[in-house]
Amino acid sequence: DSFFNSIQHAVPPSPTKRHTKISVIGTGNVGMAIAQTILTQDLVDELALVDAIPDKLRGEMLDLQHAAAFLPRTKIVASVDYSVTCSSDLCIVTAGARQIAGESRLNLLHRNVALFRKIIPPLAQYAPDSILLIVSNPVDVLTYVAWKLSGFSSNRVIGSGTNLDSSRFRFLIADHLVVSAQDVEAYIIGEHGDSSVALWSSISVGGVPILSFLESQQIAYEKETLENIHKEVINSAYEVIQLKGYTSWAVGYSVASLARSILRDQRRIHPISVLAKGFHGINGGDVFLSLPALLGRSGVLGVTNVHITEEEAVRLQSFAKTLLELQSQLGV
Ligand code: 6V0
Repeated sequence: DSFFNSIQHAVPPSPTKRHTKISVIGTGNVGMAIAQTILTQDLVDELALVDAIPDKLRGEMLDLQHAAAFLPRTKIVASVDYSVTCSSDLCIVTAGARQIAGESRLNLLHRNVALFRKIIPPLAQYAPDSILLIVSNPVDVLTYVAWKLSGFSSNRVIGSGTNLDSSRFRFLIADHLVVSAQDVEAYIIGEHGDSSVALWSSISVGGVPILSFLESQQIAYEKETLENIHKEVINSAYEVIQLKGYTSWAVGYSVASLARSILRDQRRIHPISVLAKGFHGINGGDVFLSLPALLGRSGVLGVTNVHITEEEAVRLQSFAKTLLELQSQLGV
């Protein structure tokens, strides 16, 4: 009475094969862009979605399930109940309150901390061995909040940080030189957003360091061009939001690439928000900000000893101080 005729000697699925699972919390524009990019990349056996609005959540789940004929087979589940995230390997948090017109960033932060109090403890309960990847803004502070509320070790709590800023940076340099962005290595570190730090000495194209190339060709150091590219990076989120209302595709690919490095143990280096205490003179307390980090199956494996100038270090330290002041007002 089975649909298939049985085949003699067929081997049942091995009980030891690991079932891999990602949960995405928040099925707004960003959460869904991440979810669909993950599906196209055949990363996991199961994808769980959680949101606070049941109808929207079910609608998004069905819409993704209806693409099954065109995608690698992935079980897609969704619920407002966190038990659906049970045994996840990776939990990606994109839930966030929207800024109300005229609302201060600090007030928005307080509302998001209240949200995280409802989100992080159940994740830590149902997926105690998972890695937490925070995307909601302000991402650096909220990664710290998630670390505190989860009780996880710091190698298992990361923020998407400047991974996206760096890919925007690489795109703009690539566009300037008419070359593939995949052949441009360049890092933006520190804050995800306005006070990010562009590491000029990190830029190389096809293995050629840009600054020393300009110098050896006796081309005037195009500091202004470089500064303008960084300004454009900072401005790009505002521009996209102004034009289409939100950002989604680039952050979707950016976060899916982090998910791949983790679940497939790629040991790739990504600029992401990590516990930065002890690096580059950041000594005042526990803060998360972006540094180039080695990512693998157990989370953050290390932070590269990237060369930064005195001026860049001072800017990192000053951002760390701002974060510490903010964090002291949160009561977590
Ligand atoms: P959105 O479209 O408003 O989606 C937010 C979602 O969160 C909605 O579906 C809500 O229903 C849901 N939500 C609210 N409360 C809860 C709760 N308690 N539990 C579960 N779900 C809840 O926003 P959008 O998707 O555009 O952005 C989400 C967050 O990502 C914001 O904080 C953005 O600022 C942030 N981004 C971070 C980026 C990064 O690089 N780190 C990039 C882009 C956006």
